[in-house]
Amino acid sequence: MSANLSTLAIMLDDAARNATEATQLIETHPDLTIEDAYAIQLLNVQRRWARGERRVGYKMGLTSRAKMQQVGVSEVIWGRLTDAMRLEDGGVLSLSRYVHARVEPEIAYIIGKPLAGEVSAAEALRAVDAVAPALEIIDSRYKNFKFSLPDVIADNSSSSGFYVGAYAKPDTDVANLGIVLEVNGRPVQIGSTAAILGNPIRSLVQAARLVGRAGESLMPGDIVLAGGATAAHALSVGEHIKCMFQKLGDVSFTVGE
Ligand code: OOG
Ligand code: MG
Repeated sequence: MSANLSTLAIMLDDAARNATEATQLIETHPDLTIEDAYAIQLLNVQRRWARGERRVGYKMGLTSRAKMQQVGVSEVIWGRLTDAMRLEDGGVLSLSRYVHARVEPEIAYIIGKPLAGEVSAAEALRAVDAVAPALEIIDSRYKNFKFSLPDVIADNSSSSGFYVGAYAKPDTDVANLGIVLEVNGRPVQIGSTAAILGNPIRSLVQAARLVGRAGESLMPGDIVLAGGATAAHALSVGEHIKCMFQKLGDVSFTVGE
């Protein structure tokens, strides 16, 4: 199976690099386990590191009911972020670099002290240097954005890009902040950070646990995306996306060719 895992990782990495659709792994590998899927994810991301991309943190996924319902998978998942995925707040997103990109509002934690394993919310908070409003660009490489749990994990949990807005102090209360996601000035998603596991800090607790289980740690300087607070919006060329976060400010970008 291990030779096979790297074949699958190469296939997914190529799909991401070339912005081409992939077939769901479970169609040909119905017995693929969650463990296999995380092994494929690591092999997949190792190919990015080999090309010179640097690790910059982690993303949590499916931490809100809105997200679970939208994709029909209801387990918390995680993926790895690299510097090449970071996008500039206020800039132009090149849509042709993606298969079928979507955007979703998130909260980002910037880590100040190493954190891994079983930790309380208070311990997790003590490891935080700053919090920030964020937008994630997700781009499942699978046809029609359809996947099973092992499929999405192997595909680095749909990671493809992220924007981080202005940093706020680590003790800023982000438990229940209003969010409005606007497209060309019209609200398309309205929600609250409380949709993220009741309080986004719980997502950081889960990140420490799950990343720790994989033998890794959240490290100083890492960015951790807590997961989408609302359903994601499918992007089209010409859209101006602006997301307003109560207390934290706005994050925006324009969708180009
Ligand atoms: C899976 C990734 C989920 C989130 O924030 O919930 C995710 C997907 O929806 O493609 O990033
Ligand atoms: Mg997300």
